[in-house]
Amino acid sequence: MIAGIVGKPNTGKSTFFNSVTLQNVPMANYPFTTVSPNFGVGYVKVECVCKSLGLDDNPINSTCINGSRFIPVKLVDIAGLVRGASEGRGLGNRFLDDLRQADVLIHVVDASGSVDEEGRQVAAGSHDPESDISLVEDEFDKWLLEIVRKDWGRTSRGADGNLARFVQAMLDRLSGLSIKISHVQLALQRADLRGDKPATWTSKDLEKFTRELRKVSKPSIVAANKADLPQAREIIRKLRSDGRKIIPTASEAELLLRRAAKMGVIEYITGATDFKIVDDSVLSDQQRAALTIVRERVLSVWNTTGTQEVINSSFLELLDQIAVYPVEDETKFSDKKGNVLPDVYLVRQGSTTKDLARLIHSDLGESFLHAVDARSGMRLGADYVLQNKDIIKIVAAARKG
Ligand SMILES: Nc1nc2c(ncn2[C@@H]2O[C@H](COP(=O)(O)OP(=O)(O)OP(=O)(O)O)[C@@H](O)[C@H]2O)c(=O)[nH]1
Ligand SMILES: [Mg+2]
Repeated sequence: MIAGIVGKPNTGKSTFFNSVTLQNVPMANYPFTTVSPNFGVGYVKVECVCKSLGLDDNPINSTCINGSRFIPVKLVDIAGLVRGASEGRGLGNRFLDDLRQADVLIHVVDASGSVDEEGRQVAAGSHDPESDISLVEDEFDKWLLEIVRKDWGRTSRGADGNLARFVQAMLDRLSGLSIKISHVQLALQRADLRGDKPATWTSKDLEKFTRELRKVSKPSIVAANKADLPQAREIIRKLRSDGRKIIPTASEAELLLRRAAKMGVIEYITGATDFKIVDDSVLSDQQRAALTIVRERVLSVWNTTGTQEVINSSFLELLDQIAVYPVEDETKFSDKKGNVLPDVYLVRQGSTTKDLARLIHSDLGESFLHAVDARSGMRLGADYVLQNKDIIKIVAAARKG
């Protein structure tokens, strides 16, 4: 699963990306700083099962800090998008192509209202970012519509009277876009359209279908960024009144805290409500002032910098994933070498023990016999539906030869 970071230019997408991946991609106060996509790894933060079990763990595929497990997830930061991008304006459709593989979109909006529609800096509070949200959605929909509509006559004639054929034609057309059968079926249902009669669709129907397809295949969350600026409070209140999922973020503050923590100047765990200065005497006046501003304008107003909440919501809520811990020795909750709770996997809600086996290794899926719930020692079948925080041993047939 991969999250795409989208938005108009200059809203702080790359700052958000750097703050969660600790990379160093260019950030600047003008539009189109980012041209080609930046790929990186961020972390979903969950309460680790080591805590309730009172175990000292030795994580391998993730990290555990004070009982919080950090599970790696993929992110891509792309170029900013302006109105008309789907027809080639700005950096054109290239940026949209960079979003193909995304399963979820993190929509970074400048909630301080200090960037106009084209990404140029204006006085804070002078631009209403409400329209920015629909701008990005509209451009995405237009781009997707072009793909869906291509050879529509042939697609609809070929599928006439046969729903399965229509769904397959759509999957072929949209291959590489991380769109699945269930997405096409759900989009048909939500748009109230018959997939077995595509020849009867009007152009409005086609638009409706594409919009629903985008919503189900690329769910999105709004990161209301630059929340440290005073103008953001009122704007965020207004954005929230629409019932949309909005998370205030202060990416620049998160970046400052993460970098200071890496240097050992402060103790800070991402997502925390405060930080601790390790040794005040090593701080320059400038560093001290910057940290004070973060505390006053971000942590005491919004509680956290919001970036961790955005990553968690994207992967856990929107993508409906849970954390499952596979082990090889269920009596010790460890792998064969004795590493306690070595790995954790994010799996879709509804996944089974056999799905987990396949995810770990295709061979393990093939040779799967049964599984064991490490907590209770109970034997589980291939169809057991995994629950959040399950600790599972997969039992497989010994390899031949
Ligand atoms: N006050 C404030 N400024 C921020 C925040 N995040 C980013 N900025 C500033 O916003 C400007 C744009 O940041 P970028 O991260 O380059 O924005 P972008 O959306 O990646 O821009 P493009 O790549 O050009 O589309 C920079 O001057 C950042 O310092 C924030 O949380 N608060
Ligand atoms: Mg950028």
